[in-house]
Amino acid sequence: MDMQAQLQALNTKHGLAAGESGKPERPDWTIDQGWERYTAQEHGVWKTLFERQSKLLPGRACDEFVQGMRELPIGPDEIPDFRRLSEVLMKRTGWQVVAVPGLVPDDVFFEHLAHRRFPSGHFIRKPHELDYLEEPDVFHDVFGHVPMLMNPVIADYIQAYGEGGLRAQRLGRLTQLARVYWYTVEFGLLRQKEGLRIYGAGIASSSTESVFSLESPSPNRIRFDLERVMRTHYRIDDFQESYFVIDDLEQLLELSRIDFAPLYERVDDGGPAYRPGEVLPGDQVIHRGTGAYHAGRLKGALK
Ligand code: HBI
Ligand code: FE
Repeated sequence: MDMQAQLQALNTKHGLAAGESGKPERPDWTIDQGWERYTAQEHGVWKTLFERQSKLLPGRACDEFVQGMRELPIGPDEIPDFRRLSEVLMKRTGWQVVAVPGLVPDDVFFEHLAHRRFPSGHFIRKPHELDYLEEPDVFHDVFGHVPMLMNPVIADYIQAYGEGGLRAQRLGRLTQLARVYWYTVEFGLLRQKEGLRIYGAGIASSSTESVFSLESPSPNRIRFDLERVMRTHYRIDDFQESYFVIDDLEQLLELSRIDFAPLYERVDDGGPAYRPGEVLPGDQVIHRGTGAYHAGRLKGALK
């Protein structure tokens, strides 16, 4: 879905008529989290998801994720209160968590990140759709993203992405930059001494993908290369066909210092673009995927 279609779906879901979409209550799209209004059932969904992921992540999530989680007021019993998360985050890395109704327009999203505010969906998925997400909810955003925001390197990197996003929009190069975000912040793997570990929020918040990304023989695992990633389409509706692996988080900090403008010129929309499952001669392949998982499925949407 493109952003317009996603916003449309969002409005339908929240019972707004088409056309009201451009009228958020506040111009920055933030809302009150309304923590007091969560029902016992909603806290229960959080608990189910939290306990499932807490069993899976030891030995799979990277040390920084585990460390961040440990120091945050996040536990199984209730959906976290953004005010309390922000207090702890603010002291550590200067970030805050702000509530939004779901997906927000790109420029609004980047503006928040550039100011070290992480927009988090305030709602939680329904008990019958635990593994299905049309747009980011509080479990994906808080459980998946916030622990990494306790890390100073990731904190700076995501702010730089916000600033870079605003510039990329002006240059009309958002597609390439969004791929970098996707294959790092959302679906990134990190090489640790003990082996590959998860740092991407899209993986860390998904029970099936946290196993698939590391243990399935199907996907490729390839060392991260910036230009290569900028040319690589991604799947938005299924597991990734390729994961890109960084050696340490410092590698991301280097990325945030790069001036992307000349890169956009080289990697422009006329240059080669790669299918998500493609392996290239220049790739440093850590694991060559069998492709078995996706071979058995209909090809869905690519970005
Ligand atoms: N809005 N709430 C929210 N969360 C996101 O991750 C998000 C968004 N709007 C736009 C967006 N992501 C992406 O399309 C950009 O990163 C390109
Ligand atoms: Fe996300």
